[in-house]
Amino acid sequence: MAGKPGDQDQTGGAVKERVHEQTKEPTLYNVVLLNDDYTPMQFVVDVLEGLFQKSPSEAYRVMMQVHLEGRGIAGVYPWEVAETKVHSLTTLARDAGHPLQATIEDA
Ligand code: TYC
Repeated sequence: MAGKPGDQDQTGGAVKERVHEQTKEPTLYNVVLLNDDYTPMQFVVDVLEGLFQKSPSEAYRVMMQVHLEGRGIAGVYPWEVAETKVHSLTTLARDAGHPLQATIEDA
């Protein structure tokens, strides 16, 4: 029955919680891929597909944008996800001997 303290919020009436729903969208950040003269195009495409979940055609498009314009957005994520993506990308690139770099910017 409604009316008894605690009936709606499941706290037994001790503390009134979440009377108003609170939702907060996470702030989003761009992971920006940077061009260099040495990382093979296919490696960049593979990273965009494997780490940033791009389709083969979208991965090729982003890679060519970075190659021609100097930079391009690999993905948009909450801060900690963006940091992890950059860390994984850097580890993959260095392990393969490539200088590929990415940065994080406000979306
Ligand atoms: N410019 C590189 C080449 O000619 C290809 C490349 C594309 C490198 C995108 C980095 O983020 C990059 N092999």
